[in-house]
Amino acid sequence: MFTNKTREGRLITVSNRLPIMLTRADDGEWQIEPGGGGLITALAPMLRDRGGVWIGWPGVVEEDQVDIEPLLAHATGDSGYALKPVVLTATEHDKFYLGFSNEIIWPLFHDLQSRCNFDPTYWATYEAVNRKFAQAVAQHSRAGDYLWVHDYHLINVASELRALGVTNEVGFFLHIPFPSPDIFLKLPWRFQILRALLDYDLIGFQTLRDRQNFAQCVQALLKDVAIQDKGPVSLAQIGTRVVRVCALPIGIDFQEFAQQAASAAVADAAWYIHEALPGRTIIFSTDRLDYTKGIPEKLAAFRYALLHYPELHERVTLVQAVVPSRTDIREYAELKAEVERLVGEINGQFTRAGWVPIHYIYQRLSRTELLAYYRTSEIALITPLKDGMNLVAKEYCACSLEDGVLILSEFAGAAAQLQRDALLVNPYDVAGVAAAIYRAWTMGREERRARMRNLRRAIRERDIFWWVDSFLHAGATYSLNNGTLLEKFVPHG
Ligand code: GDG
Repeated sequence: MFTNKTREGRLITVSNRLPIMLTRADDGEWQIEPGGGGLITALAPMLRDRGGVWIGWPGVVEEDQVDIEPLLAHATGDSGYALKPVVLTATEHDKFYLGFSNEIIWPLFHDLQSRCNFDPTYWATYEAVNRKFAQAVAQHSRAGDYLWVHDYHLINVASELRALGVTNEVGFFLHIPFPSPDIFLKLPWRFQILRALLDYDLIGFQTLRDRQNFAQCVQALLKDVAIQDKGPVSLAQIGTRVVRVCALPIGIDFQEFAQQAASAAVADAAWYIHEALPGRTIIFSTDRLDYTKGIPEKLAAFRYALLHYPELHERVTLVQAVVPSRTDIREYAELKAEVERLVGEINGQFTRAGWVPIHYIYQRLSRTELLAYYRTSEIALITPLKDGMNLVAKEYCACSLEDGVLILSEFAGAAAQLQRDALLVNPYDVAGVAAAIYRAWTMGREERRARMRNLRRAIRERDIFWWVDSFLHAGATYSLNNGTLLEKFVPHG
């Protein structure tokens, strides 16, 4: 008999990284700052009300010899929940995080199998580190707690918990896409990964397509699992167990973004940005330095636009911010060099007195600066080759107080929700993206306003709080009675 207990008990959140930033001060002392980000914002009230624990890697390895527990206790203070670290060795970090997670799962699940390094030594460390996480969960949870595991680093945690005898209900959310069978089948550990996912009670994906891809992979590979499509959820039945599988697009804290964007500090920063670029239309983009984000392809499209639509000369400026990420990996260093070469080439080709077509920023913008760019940029150009969701697209709309135009890759998860009112593009189609830039630049005020109103409504209605609530209540009740499925789905949202 399967029952839903998600409304009771504490919430135990498990993610690869704890929601903190650990920095070393000039005097060599370690300091902790609370991390930002949508997930902690949404979960903090829930963790406070129900009580709870967040378990994850704190960002230092065993060899750093940091006494992390007192720092974490200090950071959470009287927040009502605790942060518990899973400390990894440098080798574990290399093979589990840089290796299996980021050289195998990340590229494969983003359809870039040619970038995968299927090093057979990674898997054992992935298993071992997932076991370590599960041991920490077992240690810090008790009967009745709801366990919520996040993302592709931790797929094996439920299996490891079951092996430890933990019977709590466990949910999993995959923040990145789930690939179609023709891609997934290339994974040497395809059976283990699918079985591990099916050890959860609830699996959440960003989009319907991800959920369908998962279902097709299960159907292709696991003959003892029956999948039924039940509208908002699929049900995977394995013997007497039922696993709920749903698609819930992650949202943002819309109100917070909209309010902050309207603040005086952001208004001032926005004024300053435009003042420095008089008479220009700003096309804005910020991406983590990652090959999935399609930065070189975007620059190629911008170059094509400048070549084919000369009216844009001296009238538009592309502001491309790149947030440093995974800089210790060779491929990422190469990507940075490629982006900088392209920016240099394009600026070299088109710059005129008083006009530099691309403003390239290789740093993490402060939140005020980021919101100022969102608020004041007439166009956002967000063209990942593949993305689980892409929160930048949603944040831009929440902050766009001046009827901006969103150009969005059809391969971002966000496209499923925003397709009607964004200008959807295929990021590989350089001419198509250039045409979208031109169309956005020439779009009339009424159309911009109507589109942005709809975009903002869609994002506001399904914000981060809706997402957390929906996940925690997903599936309400499904039970098996003598092998017959008794269903009762309580819709949410
Ligand atoms: C993964 C999935 C999925 C960006 N530039 C700056 C800055 N940012 C912040 C944004 C946004 C976040 O970084 C990026 O989030 P994304 O969703 O766009 O991308 P990933 O980091 O790849 O996230 C993704 C997400 O998980 C959630 O499920 O949407 O598909 O890949 O929040 O605000 N923040 C600051 N300065 C910047 O310059 N301060």
